[in-house]
Amino acid sequence: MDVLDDLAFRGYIFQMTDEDKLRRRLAEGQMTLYCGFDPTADSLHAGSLVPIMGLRRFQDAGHKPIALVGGGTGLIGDPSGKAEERQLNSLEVVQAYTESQRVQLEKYLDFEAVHNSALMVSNHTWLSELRTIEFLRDVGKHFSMGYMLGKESVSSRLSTGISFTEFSYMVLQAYDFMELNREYGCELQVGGSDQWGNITAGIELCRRMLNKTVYGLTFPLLEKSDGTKFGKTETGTLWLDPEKTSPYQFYQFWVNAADRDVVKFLKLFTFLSRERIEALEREVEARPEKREAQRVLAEEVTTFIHGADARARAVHISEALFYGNLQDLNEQEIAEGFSDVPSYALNGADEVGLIDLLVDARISSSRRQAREDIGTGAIYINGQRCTDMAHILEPSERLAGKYLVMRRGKRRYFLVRWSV
Ligand code: 383
Repeated sequence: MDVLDDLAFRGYIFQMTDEDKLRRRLAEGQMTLYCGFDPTADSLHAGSLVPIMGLRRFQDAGHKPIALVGGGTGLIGDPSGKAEERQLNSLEVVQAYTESQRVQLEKYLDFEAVHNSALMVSNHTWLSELRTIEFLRDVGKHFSMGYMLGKESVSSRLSTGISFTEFSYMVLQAYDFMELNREYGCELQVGGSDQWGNITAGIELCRRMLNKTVYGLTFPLLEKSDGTKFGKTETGTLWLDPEKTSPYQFYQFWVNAADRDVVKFLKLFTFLSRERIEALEREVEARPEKREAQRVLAEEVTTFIHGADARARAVHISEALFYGNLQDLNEQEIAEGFSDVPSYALNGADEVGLIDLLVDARISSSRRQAREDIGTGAIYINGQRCTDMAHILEPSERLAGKYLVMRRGKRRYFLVRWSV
């Protein structure tokens, strides 16, 4: 299938410049395209998934993707979509973030492909070489104040304030497009819809300075069906770094997708065929309680981002939790499965009474509450309900020799860890 038709089916297209011309150009043969990522944190997050997978889809269709890390622009700060001036990060911080994002991006594109291997660049390479006077004369002359003030990223900030630093950002991103066109023949820039202004500025600069026709395409910014922001979990951002969001938490995010979102997510976040997605869509309608589509979604995205081993672990942890078979989990899986629940460390004491533990670990608010919790059957030890007030926790109950998974009520988990 034609790459633009496939992207349209998957909900990847928000806006593009000259669709007919772009379509014809894509059909003529391999095209080089790029997307930029500014290193504003030590990890990419769920919001970067559509752009990353977008690049990958173009690559799978035979085109050549460039992932640009904004080692230079990250020192300035893109005002697009931001209500306030950004805090500047130090050079060292931006360098460290640039490195970690580079390592992440490397996993998602094919750098070994024979005809269309991916490229990774940092715009620090050329932006840090620019000389102010030359830049203002050669590049600045092509940007009128009216044009720049007309951009949403600037106009929306005029009343609240924008520094010359952030105001200039679009010119740097425009310069990148020109640089990538000169250096690698890059003809298309993609990005989220917040990037439209910067992308079109680059197209304009390529036309004026190089007399070249280049293209832009933006992806929609995602919203969930309940109107809440996409990519947030109870504990915050859904990061791609497994140290910040464990593969199990990552898997859970997708498994919990609403029926109204799951088909949209299958299209956007998996490489499954149209037929397979349509079959899963029928499943959602016929047997929503099975949550088959959610399971497939979670497995596919987790495998793409974290690999098959991490996916297998996430599935195993989820099943053990669902069926209450916590004994099946090994040490790593327990730590991963309960990384985001309150934990309590116990030293020395080989045996401890249940009531003491409930109070000390702040699972119950008082001894009276602890007795009530046990009495009403609200307390679970390693998935098994315990109604014995006098229960003494013994070493043999510990999972992987050092953990107790405590639960109060339906879903409040606590991890008790013995340090030896
Ligand atoms: C820098 C230099 C370029 C081209 C692009 C850039 C980065 C761009 C930007 N992008 C966002 C970011 O880095 O700020 N100015 O946080 C986000 N992107 C992508 C996508 C998105 C955008 O990384 O919409 C979400 O992820 O474009 O907000 O020459």
